[in-house]
Amino acid sequence: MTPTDLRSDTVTRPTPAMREAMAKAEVGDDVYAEDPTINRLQELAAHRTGKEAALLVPSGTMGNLASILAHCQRGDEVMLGDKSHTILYEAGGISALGGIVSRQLPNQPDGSLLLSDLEAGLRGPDSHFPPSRLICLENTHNRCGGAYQTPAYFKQVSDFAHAHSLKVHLDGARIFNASVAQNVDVKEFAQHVDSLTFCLSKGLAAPVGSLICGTREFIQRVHRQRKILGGGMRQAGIIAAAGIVALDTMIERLSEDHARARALAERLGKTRGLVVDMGGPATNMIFLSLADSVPLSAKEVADQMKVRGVLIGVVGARQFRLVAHYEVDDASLEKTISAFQEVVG
Ligand code: TLP
Repeated sequence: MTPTDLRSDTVTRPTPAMREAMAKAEVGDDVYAEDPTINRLQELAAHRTGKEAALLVPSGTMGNLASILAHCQRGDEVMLGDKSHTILYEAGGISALGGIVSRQLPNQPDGSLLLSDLEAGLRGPDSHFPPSRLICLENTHNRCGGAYQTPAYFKQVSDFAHAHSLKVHLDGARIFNASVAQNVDVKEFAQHVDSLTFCLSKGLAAPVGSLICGTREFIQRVHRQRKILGGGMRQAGIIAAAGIVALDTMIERLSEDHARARALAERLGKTRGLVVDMGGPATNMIFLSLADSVPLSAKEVADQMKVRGVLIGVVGARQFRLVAHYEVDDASLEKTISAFQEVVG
């Protein structure tokens, strides 16, 4: 029996249409920029986001790292959220490999950074300080429960940043979830940032790949960083082919994941032993905690759920993350609810 896997939307496997496109993909050596399928995906990504150019990288982590390295010199400072993926889950790459200083500001419940915190975080010209260079945003925001910020907020941050000669990078791993949830075009966010990365391999269900988008000049610099990081690929058109199917066919359906996450949260919220955190799902993620009455730890509960064919993410001693995605259907929701009722109800 295939388990219901709610650990992440990264677990999605390529669709039959993706596999077919991969099998038929025309390929070439991308280090010579001669892979026609990669070139087409990059043009499509630039077009979708309204940016001049785009570059395929193997992962969201490399997308953020290469972008930040292209924006900053060693010793420069980046302002970003204390719950950002870049700080929590990217192995400290910006400091380890880039010598970049992070100024971590408190993420608000919707994943935003307060303008007052950004203002207070700005460094002056005094040579005691690392120079402020960049602000990083994340939308949707993973550790803030999949919450989203609006284009109006992006404009405020962008106006502030540009008034102080700072650049703005967006970790838009799930920017299409933010776009679908608010019914606004992804360009509405992209126009306010200097660079963004988005992922093909999360809710869009492609097997591999993220795109970095920005000006042509920025993409040239990021291309060099990708090379330094060992991310220059060869006949990766087989990956890009799946990415094109993802962009063409998998975006609108994200609203189904959001609806299922809401439905699941509502039912689990009524299950004895569980508390839905952060006011419920804004997009495809549900964060849940164990009620004080439950004697088991999150890990023990996850183990017992696994025995019942349901995989859930443990993100704290008593907290879980559940993520709805393409492979989670209505029957998976029922199975999840029954399993939780057996284990903690
Ligand atoms: N997030 C993964 C884990 O690393 C936590 C997940 O399961 O959600 N930005 C954001 C906002 C992300 O959520 C992720 C992946 C990344 C970047 C990195 O993408 P990859 O895994 O492709 O390096």
